[in-house]
Amino acid sequence: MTQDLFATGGLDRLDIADAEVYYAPRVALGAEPDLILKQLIEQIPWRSEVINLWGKEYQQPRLTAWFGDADARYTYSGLSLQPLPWTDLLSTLRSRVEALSEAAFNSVLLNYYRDHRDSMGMHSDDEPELGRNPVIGSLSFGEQRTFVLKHKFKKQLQPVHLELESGSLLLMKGATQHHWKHGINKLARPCGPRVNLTFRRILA
Ligand SMILES: O=C(O)CCC(=O)C(=O)O
Ligand SMILES: [Mn+2]
Repeated sequence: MTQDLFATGGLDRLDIADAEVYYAPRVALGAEPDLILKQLIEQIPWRSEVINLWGKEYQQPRLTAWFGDADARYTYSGLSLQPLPWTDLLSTLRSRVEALSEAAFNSVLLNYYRDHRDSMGMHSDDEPELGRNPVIGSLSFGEQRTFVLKHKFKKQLQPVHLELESGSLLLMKGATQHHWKHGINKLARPCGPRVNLTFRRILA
């Protein structure tokens, strides 16, 4: 699945058609992933959002938070989010992800999957404010959950399942969002908490 030929900054490029996806199972973040998980769960003012999809209201099946530069407003599933100011921990993590991915980010969406019942539906990160070919840097902490990728048009391509390890970095860039959807399924068996951070660049 990995091609060392295309490795950049300690990340391996995954062999996925019509996509530019890189993965490193463990990146240096200045602290152990378990400690970062604990700090994020305790320090972040987690919110349970109601979202509007095609005119119907749903409780999101996870908790979220949005941090970023003051001008990095974001509309997500019908929600317009005003970012909270960077904390020391989030700004340290941002610097690490920027160095590893050779990209600049002005915001981060945090997702807290409390247990096996929490999930994220299949979607593309293709909101207009992310620009045409967004770079998304995604850190995972805690329980290993499966990140599923499904091609939007080529039904003959098998879905790709990536086990996102605690302390890992996943990078999506190029045309990935045009061709693929991704999401996190619920699990049948109980599991521990997972926190995911997706760093993004919102264009003014
Ligand atoms: O939890 C994950 O790994 C996926 C998060 C995600 O796709 C998003 O925040 O847009
Ligand atoms: Mn996403």
